[in-house]
Amino acid sequence: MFDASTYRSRRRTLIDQECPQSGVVLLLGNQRSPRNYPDNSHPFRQDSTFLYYFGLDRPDLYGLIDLDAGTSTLYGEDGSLEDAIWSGEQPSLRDEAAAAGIESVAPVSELEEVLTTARSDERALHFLSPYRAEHRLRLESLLGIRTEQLDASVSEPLIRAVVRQRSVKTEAEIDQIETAVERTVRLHEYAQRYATPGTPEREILAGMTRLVAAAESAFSFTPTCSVRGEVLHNHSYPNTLAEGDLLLVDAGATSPLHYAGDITRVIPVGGAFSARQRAVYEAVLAAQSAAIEALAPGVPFKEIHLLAARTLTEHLIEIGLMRGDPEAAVDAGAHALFFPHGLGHMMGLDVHDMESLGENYVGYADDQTRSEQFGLHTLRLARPLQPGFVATVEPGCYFIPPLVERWRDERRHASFINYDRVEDFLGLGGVRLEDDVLITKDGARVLGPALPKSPAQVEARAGSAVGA
Ligand SMILES: [Mn+2]
Repeated sequence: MFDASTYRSRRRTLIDQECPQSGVVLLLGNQRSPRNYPDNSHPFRQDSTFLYYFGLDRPDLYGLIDLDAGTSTLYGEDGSLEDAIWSGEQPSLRDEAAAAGIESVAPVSELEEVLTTARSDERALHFLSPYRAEHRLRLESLLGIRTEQLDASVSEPLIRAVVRQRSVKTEAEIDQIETAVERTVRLHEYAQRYATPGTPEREILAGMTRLVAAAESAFSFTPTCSVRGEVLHNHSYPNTLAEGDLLLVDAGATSPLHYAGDITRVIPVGGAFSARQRAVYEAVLAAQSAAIEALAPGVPFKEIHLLAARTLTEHLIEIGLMRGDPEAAVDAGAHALFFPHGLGHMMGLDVHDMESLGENYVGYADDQTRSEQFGLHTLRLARPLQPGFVATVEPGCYFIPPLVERWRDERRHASFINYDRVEDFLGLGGVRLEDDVLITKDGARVLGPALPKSPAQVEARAGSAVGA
């Protein structure tokens, strides 16, 4: 945990500056989530907003912040003797609460009474979007709001307040994120060094899993580790690496306090890019470099996304995959055949930070509307950047057979796309390069230790632990 004053001041800021409303804020901690029966649960992950304000990393807790009285109360139960026998002794809730600077602790039955009174006094009840079914049921019973009405009853002022506060990372949070990114770099170094012809994808995944477990860390999301890198969220690992494949690894580890890292690298299996692979790789690298170079406070991330798209397009024109004016091609959305996703997202306690609160609240300013154009519609972060934001920068270039087939049949953007040449590249898979950046007062800083990225560096590193 951070020290008690951190959590106290976060709650104080919410009360005094960020949420100038009246009423009560109810934050739900997570429960254990069963896999196949109640005693066999998924590894516990606390709710990120609960962690942010209340710090306690155990199940079945509720935090209540009274915006008028300025007080915070933690609701939960001490472990029973039975719990101590099966799961070991736990510190008392009161001691844990003190470590998070929480002045009062009470059993959950009292929360029900407090909320009943608040409702009969017609006080405003602020809660966030529930993303687990258990939360919907708890909110229904605690607040008397039917589950189907919950989404319409979430507190927009609270969402906006939490987003404002969590978006700007403090020094201590940046330290955590640096640790997460450093652990993430170790995973990628492993993959780079052990990716050799004949190695199953699962063996690379297993090596990364060992590193995560040994560091008492966790993956911040389900890793992609695949020679089918054109499948954007590929969560299967059935293939064996072969000479000439491109292995795409998108993986991240968490810090001790659950902050995320998220990096993507591509490895030429066998240690040498083909001419086509190298050309595509260099196109993505150029797009990422241009994007990172342009990051600065006040610049809308949407502009950075479009800059990356134009840079990629210029290279794809050189390769012969596209033609015409790069700017016009990007305006029309033609590049999205190759780059159908957004350039990046905020990162913090969640790898897609605060996404459960609503992507547009997190990533878009009030005067920005989300584009409906294919590709641009998935841009999660568009708003002007501020010092203290942490985000990913992850352009990619993919050859996705069903997408190519559909567009070619429709002759979509045929003036910008050379479909005959695209045919030659089908089977190449996908290239994405992703790093995590902190926006500073005058620019941006890539977080974590250096990780091979230039074509020469990744060729030299590929399979180097095993030898030629
Ligand atoms: Mn990412």
